[in-house]
Amino acid sequence: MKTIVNPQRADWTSILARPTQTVNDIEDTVNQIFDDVQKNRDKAIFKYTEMFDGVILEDNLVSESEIQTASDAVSDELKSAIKTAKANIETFHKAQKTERISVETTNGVECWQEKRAIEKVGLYIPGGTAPLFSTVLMLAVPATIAGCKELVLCSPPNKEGKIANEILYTANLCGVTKIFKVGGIQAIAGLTFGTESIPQVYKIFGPGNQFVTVAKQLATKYGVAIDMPAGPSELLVMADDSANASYVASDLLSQAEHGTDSQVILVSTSKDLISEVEEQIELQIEALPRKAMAKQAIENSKLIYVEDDETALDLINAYGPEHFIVCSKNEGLFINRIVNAGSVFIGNYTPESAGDYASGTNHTLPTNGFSKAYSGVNLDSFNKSITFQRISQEGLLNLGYTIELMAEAEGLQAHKNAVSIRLKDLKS
Ligand code: HSO
Ligand code: ZN
Repeated sequence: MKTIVNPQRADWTSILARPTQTVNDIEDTVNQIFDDVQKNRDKAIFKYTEMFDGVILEDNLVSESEIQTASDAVSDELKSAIKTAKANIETFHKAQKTERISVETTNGVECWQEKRAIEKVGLYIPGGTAPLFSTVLMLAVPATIAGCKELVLCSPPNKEGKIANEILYTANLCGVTKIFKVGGIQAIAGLTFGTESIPQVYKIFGPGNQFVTVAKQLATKYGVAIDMPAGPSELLVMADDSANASYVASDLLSQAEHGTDSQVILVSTSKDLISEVEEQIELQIEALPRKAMAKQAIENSKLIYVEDDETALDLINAYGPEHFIVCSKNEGLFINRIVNAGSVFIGNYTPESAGDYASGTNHTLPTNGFSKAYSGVNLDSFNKSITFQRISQEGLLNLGYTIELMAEAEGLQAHKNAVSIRLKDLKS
């Protein structure tokens, strides 16, 4: 771990830089697989599943009986925990529903806005070392509340041709309409173009490795929307001497265990706290089953001492963390003036794990500094806003001249005529 004391503002960018990802060499592979899937559809999908996941599948749609068997294998205790989390996520996301907005902007000119759900969405759930079934909740719950009609989930099969039981159970519980055993670039290509088995969707959600991230970006070139550009998970903790060092260490480790490329940063106005956290990390990390992974992430992590809270706040806003934990006597300052963060966790008893699983907020959040411009997944991620207007005769008499003048000034005579032709009738 690297401790940095009072870094100069000019050095913040380099100190806070995320590890650069080598996208160029991935792009060629992604382009190639997209072309192949577009042309050869399921044949290409099965070929890449064999190549990358090492399994030959006869069918990639998960059957009812597979879902049943998987659900039977999940313990009642875990099922009930998943249901508790689901209920909280539902409550929080249902509360995000907004009413139709309607205004008469000028007498006789009525404008309104209504939300409509995106009809078909793709939900990508990575496989790998930990099956993150909690992500199924974070995507399928808001999609269902928004009213999406088709929820297509893709997740890579393991060598036995299976998706984790917990993922299948949760997907079924949350109303996912179809589950496919397909992962990586080929899954995103399948959702982008549609194949004999996989339906084409309008928007793709969910985390993934670099290949999936680049594939999602390519999907947008074919007119498919994506939730956000994803990157490795991040956590920044701001803690002063009112924080509990062992809690802070546990939070940093909780993100570090996601992967070797996870980013964890501690910003503090207390040198004592920094050294206590360092000690605690060394102690706690030894007991972790994923310690090899966590160790590498921790090695790249930074402990930053700053003189005062104002400097800390500026530095945090400059970084724009995905997750921001604040344990400070001065928490109000951070809560009120944080501008760039995906999700904020406040106080000694609010671990990030709460939001990762069960408090109700969404854990699909902008990484890599995208919190400066993107929101995390929320109910509106599954909605579109449509505007409507109706103008009465009186309304056109009131507004017509304004439109005519502007059209004329833009040199668009046909635009002007569309108003003039009506005004002529109304005035005669
Ligand atoms: N912290 C992860 C989400 C997650 N954690 C899932 C545990 N399971 C990315 O925000
Ligand atoms: Zn996590």
